[in-house]
Amino acid sequence: MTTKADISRQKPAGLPLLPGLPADRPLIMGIVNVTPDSFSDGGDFAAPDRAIAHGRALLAAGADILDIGGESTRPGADPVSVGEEIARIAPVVRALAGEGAVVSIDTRHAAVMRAALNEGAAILNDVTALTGDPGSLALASESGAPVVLMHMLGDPRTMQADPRYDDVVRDVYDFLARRVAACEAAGIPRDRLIVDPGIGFGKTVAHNIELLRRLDAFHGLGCPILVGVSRKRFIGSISRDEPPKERVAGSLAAGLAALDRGARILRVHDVAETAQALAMWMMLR
Ligand code: HH2
Repeated sequence: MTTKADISRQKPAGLPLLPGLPADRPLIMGIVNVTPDSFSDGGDFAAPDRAIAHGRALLAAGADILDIGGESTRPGADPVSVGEEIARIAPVVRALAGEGAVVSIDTRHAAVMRAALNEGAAILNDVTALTGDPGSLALASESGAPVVLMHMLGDPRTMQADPRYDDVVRDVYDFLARRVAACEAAGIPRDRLIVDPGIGFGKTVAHNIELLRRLDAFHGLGCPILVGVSRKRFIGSISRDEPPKERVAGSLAAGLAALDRGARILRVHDVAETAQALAMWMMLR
């Protein structure tokens, strides 16, 4: 088990090799959900041409990376077939990567990772930290791509039922430490790994707040930290129960707090607003 001393303040890890991306400032990962049912923009970009246009708009607004997903992992979401997921993401990855965008694929399925890599994706983003599919660890290792390892308790259908931890920061930290070790054992060096506490994935409002307050503990893992707070329910819960698209201000506040604690990548829907906030944060640092 990890002791408090192990997870005490450590220097933020540098970004891994992400060709063509600046290494001297935090990065903005813009979300492209090619889904009918995502929690905040489900259906807005389900058609490939709309998703591609949205990706271009996010790049123009300042996104460094486009995170393309074809399956919602919102609480209660039903899984989609791998064939359907590939049909959703493939034309969008092909078009945007073909135009030079740095694309990450948001999936928990090895076949979808493989298809996306073949279409030009450069980063793997897995909400199961490569535990969701028996083929994903080997595939990630062979691919040479950077991997985002995210913590989730249970699976999307049940994760918000009654999440419990002894100490949420320590439990999430220990899970990520085990996944980093499993990746290293499978031949993925630590400098290709990015860690993410998985805000909203099997966590109460109090758990999410605690993870963000103590985010700097995760520097002990020796990997850059990615945080996804954008439009998530806990923002409405601590405010006035605003619907997802009215949670932009809270998303920015939480994102900036994450940057203060050393987060290197923010995964967001509202790229233009985040880019403006990031520019100001950089000037005032
Ligand atoms: N959050 C969502 C999906 N993927 N990946 C990482 N690494 N971190 C996150 O916090 C994260 C993620 C959920 O957001 P969204 O994609 O907008 O919703 P949905 O899963 O409903 O498509």
